[in-house]
This record gives sequence, C-alpha cells and structure tokens, in this order.
Amino acid sequence: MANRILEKFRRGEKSLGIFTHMLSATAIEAMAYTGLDYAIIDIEHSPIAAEHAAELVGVAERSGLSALVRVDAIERSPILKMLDVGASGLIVPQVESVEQVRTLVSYAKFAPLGSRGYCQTRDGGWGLAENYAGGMAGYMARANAETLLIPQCETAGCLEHIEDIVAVEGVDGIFIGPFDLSIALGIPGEFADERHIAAVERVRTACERAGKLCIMFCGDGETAARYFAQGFPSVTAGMDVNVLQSGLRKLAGAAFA
Ligand code: 3PY
Ligand code: MG
Repeated sequence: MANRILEKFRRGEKSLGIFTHMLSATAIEAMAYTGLDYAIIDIEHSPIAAEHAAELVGVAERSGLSALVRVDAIERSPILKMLDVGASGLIVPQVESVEQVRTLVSYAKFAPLGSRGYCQTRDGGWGLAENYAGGMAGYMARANAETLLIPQCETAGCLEHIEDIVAVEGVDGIFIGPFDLSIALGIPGEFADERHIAAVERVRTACERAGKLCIMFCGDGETAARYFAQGFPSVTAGMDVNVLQSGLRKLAGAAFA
C-alpha cells in the first residue's frame, strides 16, 4: 500500500494519526472508516510485542491505513523486524545524539545509505509484490525512499542537537514527544510554558528548513487543528484507549443524567 503520510507530505497536505494500545485488530479496522491516515502501533508504551505488532501492521495496511510502529529500543532487531513485516515507518523514542541517529540509519536503510540486512520478507511479498518490480536493487531503493525513519525529539540531548539530527541523510522526519520533552525541560506537563512552546517551535522550524516531516503529538482534535495551523504537516492525536474512554464516559454521563 502507498505510504499515506509520505504521499500527503509530498503533496503539501496534512496527515492525521493515532496511537493504538488496544491489542485489537478490530480497533484498527474501525479506525479506517474515520478519516485518519495512519495508526502508530506502540511497542514502547503498551504490552504489544513484535509478533502482535506484525499482525496489526497487516491489518492496518489491508484496511487502508498506513502503519507506523514505535519501537522500544535503538537496536538492530526491533528496527529490522518491523521494517521486514511491512511497516510504513518507524518512530524511535528517547534519541539523544547524532551518533545514535547514524546508528539508526545504518539499521533501517539499505546500502548505500545504511547497512540494513536483506531478506525476502512480507515487506516485499517475499519477492512477489509490486515493490519488487525493479528487482532487488529496485526494492532496496524504494524501501529507502518510501519507508520513514523518524526519531523522537523528547530529550534534552535531542533538542540541543536537533538541527544536526534532522540533517542526517536517512532521517525522514522528527516526532515530537511533548510529555517527555516537558520532563526534560523541567516543566512536566506545562505545555503552555514559553520554554516548551519555544522548544516545539524550534523542532518544527528545523524540520521545515531541512524539508523533512515533523509530527506533533497531542490529545484531541481541537489541539491537532491548532498544530496544523502552526504549520505541522502531521499530527498524532491521542490514543485509541482514551478515545474509547471519552466516548463511553459521555455515553454513561448522558444515560445517568
Ligand atoms: C511523549 O509525549 O513523550 C510521547 O512520547 C508521546 O507519545
Ligand atoms: Mg515519550
């Protein structure tokens, strides 16, 4: 399936996604009817592990949503596994330095950009999918261009070096983690604090200047609209569990009113 976030970014259009923590194929299938562009399968902050994530990537892509995976370590194995099962991109948390980002590129991108290990996998239909039309070299070039590698900016180190990090070839964009970033700034949860606002805008500007994607995280649609207006090309608005809770609270509130 086409990478909807990337296609929209290239066309100058905005994309909207959500994290999924629900360990549920049905939840992802339901999301596909709502106007969302992508789901992020969150291995970092949920009990979802690699095998389950592989299933959910397939469900999302078959349902018409692009599937990103947030991995839980800067290590070769989780990076490779999630790319090999066909994720449209990876979000990598807790990045601190340019060196770590170069290591990530080496795991996630094929030569000549990196040294991603090669095998025929689900990502290319085990050699039979349309992304193999140009043979092995064509597949590798296409994977490098179409699969997103997106470090998170949510540590003091990443913020300090953001302009250098976003300039690394093979980095396709940055995902801002406002919660951890606020902790790193010593102002937990204070998103209206001018230091937090300045940090977020610094990351957005660095991405814009580098011509790369910048994804902001927030908790609801109204805040997402404000970030779109600020110039973010993509916003991830909350988690499926929270949306379910708020819908059910509203329902219960109305029922017992
Ligand atoms: C953060 O806000 O720290 C995130 O990682 C968003 O999930
Ligand atoms: Mg975080």
